[in-house]
Amino acid sequence: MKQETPSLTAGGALLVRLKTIGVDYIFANSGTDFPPIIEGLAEAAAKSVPLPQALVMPHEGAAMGMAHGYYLATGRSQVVMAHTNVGLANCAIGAINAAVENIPLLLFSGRTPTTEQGRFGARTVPIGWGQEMRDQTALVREASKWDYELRFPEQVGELADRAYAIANSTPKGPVYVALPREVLCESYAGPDVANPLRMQPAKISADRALIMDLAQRIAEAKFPVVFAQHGAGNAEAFAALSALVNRWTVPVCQYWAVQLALPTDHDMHAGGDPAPLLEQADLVIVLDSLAPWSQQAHVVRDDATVVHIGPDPLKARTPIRNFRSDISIIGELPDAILALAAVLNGHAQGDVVAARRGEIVARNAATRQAALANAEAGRDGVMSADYVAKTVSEAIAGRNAILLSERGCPMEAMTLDHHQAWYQEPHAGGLGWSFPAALGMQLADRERLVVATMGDGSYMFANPVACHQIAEALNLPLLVIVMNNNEWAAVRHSVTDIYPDGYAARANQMPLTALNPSPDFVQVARASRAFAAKVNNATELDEALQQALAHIADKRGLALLDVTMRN
Ligand SMILES: Cc1ncc(C[n+]2csc(CCOP(=O)(O)OP(=O)(O)O)c2C)c(N)n1
Ligand SMILES: [Mg+2]
Repeated sequence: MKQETPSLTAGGALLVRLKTIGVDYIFANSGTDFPPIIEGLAEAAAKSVPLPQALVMPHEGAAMGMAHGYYLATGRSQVVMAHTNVGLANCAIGAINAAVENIPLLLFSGRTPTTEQGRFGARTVPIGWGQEMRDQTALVREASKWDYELRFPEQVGELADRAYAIANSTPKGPVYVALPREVLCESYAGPDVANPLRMQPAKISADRALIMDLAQRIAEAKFPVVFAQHGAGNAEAFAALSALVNRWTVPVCQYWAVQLALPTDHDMHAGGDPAPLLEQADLVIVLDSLAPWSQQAHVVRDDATVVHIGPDPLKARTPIRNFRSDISIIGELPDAILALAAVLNGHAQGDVVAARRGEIVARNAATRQAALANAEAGRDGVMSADYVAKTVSEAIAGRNAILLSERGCPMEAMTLDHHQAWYQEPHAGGLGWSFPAALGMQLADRERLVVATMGDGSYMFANPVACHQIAEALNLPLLVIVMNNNEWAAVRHSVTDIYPDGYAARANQMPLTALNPSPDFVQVARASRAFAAKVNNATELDEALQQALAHIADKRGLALLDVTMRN
């Protein structure tokens, strides 16, 4: 039955259009710029017009993190709507994180009314003046792939299409649109908002000749290696990469990975240290990696060929980034991996491949064993991150879980085997990411086990009271593990790295790194009626994990463990 398009305000029409283009959720933090949006929601509900579900987000950081996590879980772009400049300012870290990770989310915020009187929607309260800016978009422009400020009501439908198509084009990224209140209040008289999408995203696939050249080089290389920081892109490409590197004996280094590219117990999983691989490699294949190794610490052989593959292989939005790239292949990563695998299947193998296998498999196995042995070290005493990681990994084995780590559980001590098994915070490092991202992933599938592991600092950056409110309101049964060392250890380590024998390293208490006294995070979680427990000793961790998992299974509510860690 053809849906009759009701007469709507521009605000209402925008919401209908977002549903038409496939947006499931609007993560919204509203304000005085929102009357036309809220009126549009109520009007659509009264007229039974389908809209995306609008969710109340008590903090904009949570809204951005949830849209980010939902995209990682589903591959579907979502919308964040914030209040004018102030709400947008709270979105800025999320936009920076999304931009660096090529997450195509649609960010909207209201614009304080331009007019002071005489027009419907004009300023009514002092903040109408207080929130006026010369360039509101400047707050997120550098993180936005494209931006625009709505001028006329009839634009909203086409504008939504364009925002979506640009965000989802190669290389993907967040876009921003400012929405002035008066314009949203006017009636909509543009193209039918039920029409199909009028602008499709432009996708770039890897150049065939370059892929064939690369396949030839892999077949002939003495010691090819892969560096991967953003996984393989999807389940099919993950499986294809596993098979490809196994067949061709290509070790994979996941230095500073943000996503798993290869199972941790795969014969070609080489751990996170680039040094021994770069010493030998004559062919270095970099899969979508911003900084695949450290320019300061690691050296690529002069006679090696370096190939970068990804949606933005030269990382054009990064002003300085001088990793060598002898061959640059632009394209969506999963397509490139699948194309490469298909071409390589037609190549015969020389003796060189079999000849290097024994040494590589043995070295990888030793690296893996060392990581697991290291994780055992905490068993009797105060817990290390590796110990917690290994214990969590055992507790969730076989559950097809998603685990996030933000100064949380490192990959190496875990057994991870699917493309969504493990995520780390974005390379932009805007902390407070993992709790809301995990909420977004859980929203995508409430039956899936989602585990958010994070440092005590990261937990506080996430606005935990807001995140717990969301978890309770939306019935999102996450497992949250706070790895609590009462400090910002990363900051302390950055000091001792640069000044190993300095005053700060020798001080009893290093300045600007302690988080003492530590809040009782159990009480924070319980404020939203979650299951919460403190774990002080290594011997208690497994039992606590079982209780938390049982709570999630039985009560379908959030469980939090506040785990006391070694500094
Ligand atoms: C929004 C933001 N502010 C500050 C920082 C700088 N920073 C990087 S790591 C870190 C400490 C993180 O603390 P925690 O989560 O407790 O992990 P730990 O370092 O203790 O393992 C800080 C403050 C950041 N990355 N992001
Ligand atoms: Mg800490």
